[in-house]
Amino acid sequence: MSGRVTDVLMTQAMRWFGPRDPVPLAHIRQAGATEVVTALHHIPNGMVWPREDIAAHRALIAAAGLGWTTVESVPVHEGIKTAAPNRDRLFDHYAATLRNLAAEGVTIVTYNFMPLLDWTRTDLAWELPDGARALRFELEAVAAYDLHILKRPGAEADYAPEVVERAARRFAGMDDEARGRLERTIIAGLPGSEESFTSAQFLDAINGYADTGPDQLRANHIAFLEAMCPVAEECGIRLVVHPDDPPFPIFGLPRMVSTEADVTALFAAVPSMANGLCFCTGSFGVRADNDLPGMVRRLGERIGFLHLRSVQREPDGAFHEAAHLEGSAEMTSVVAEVVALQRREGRSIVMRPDHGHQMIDDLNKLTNPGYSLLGRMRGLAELRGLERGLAYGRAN
Ligand code: CS2
Ligand code: MN
Repeated sequence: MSGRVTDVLMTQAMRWFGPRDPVPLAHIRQAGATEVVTALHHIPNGMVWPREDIAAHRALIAAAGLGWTTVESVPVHEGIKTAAPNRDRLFDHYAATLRNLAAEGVTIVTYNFMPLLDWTRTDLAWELPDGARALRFELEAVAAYDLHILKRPGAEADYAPEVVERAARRFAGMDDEARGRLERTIIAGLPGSEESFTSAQFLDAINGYADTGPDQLRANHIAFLEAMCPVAEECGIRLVVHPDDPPFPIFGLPRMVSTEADVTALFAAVPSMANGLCFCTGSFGVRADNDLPGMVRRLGERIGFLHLRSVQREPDGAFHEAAHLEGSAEMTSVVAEVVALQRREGRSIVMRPDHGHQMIDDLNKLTNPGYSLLGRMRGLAELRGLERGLAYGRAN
């Protein structure tokens, strides 16, 4: 292989959901990853991750010949997002977890600051023309659920009149089974979300945000960073925030990590370099006004972790997850910016193919939505080839 000895390439990782993940560590290694990105999913949100549990998790990973530098995620408790009375105790727990992770060799900790829900989709098995399956989001399906199943008071004001109309037609055309499936898809605790709800509990939880509008949510996020960044700095950890997915308010809940201006405001408020970004092209890329390559160029020094995937934007606020080099994200330009960033700073950034299509033999397997092996393996292979072509091709 030719290339410049000075070239630094991305560190290739895949997400692993722990011993219960249907994808074993050996397969992740065979896919060419050198690291996993993982979390202790058995620890309830808000509790301290014990050092022994972290060490045991690392031992499993090391035994498979893989490394672990990046946690995804240490979830931020709703009490922190809403500045509840027990917030200080939750801060203490989060800080203790950071110290324990650092003591066991972790350097990057991912989190998000989305109220209640992590990523939201309305179809987890949308069939593509080639027979593979993808995750898809339709605004009118969200509205159908919100207005006719959840029956959230005041919801109508959050949608354009034509969306309300389409949602009513959509709902009327669904049988009970389809309605139940939509409900489960939206609220049933997708991977990455540590809680799962019934619709009644979800409505209750939404009410818990009555006093937390957009400005308050940002203030609470800044308070979290002000409390955690000194601890992170001291123990050698970088916190990286994952953007909102999708990057706009949903179910009347605010979202404040959706655009370049949003993250720039966070960095200005808390300048510590421990305040970093998980640059997720799939999440930011839902909005046409997020200039992905430009964001890598301008925010590069803050980027501690890369999620590379592409969404195809569709009319009427819908999108689906495209193959990694297809769709609306200009992935070649994004990776070219990453190559330049790594060269400039002389560091390798951990990346993972964030989601993949369910395809080939995986179509007959039970999988975590978005996290079957073959689609991610294809994505990883394409991305690593693209990076080498860009990094070495130019040098020769
Ligand atoms: C992930 C998120 O699967 C995904 O879409 O990118 O679930 C991510 O892990 C969290 O939002 C980060 O806290
Ligand atoms: Mn992501």
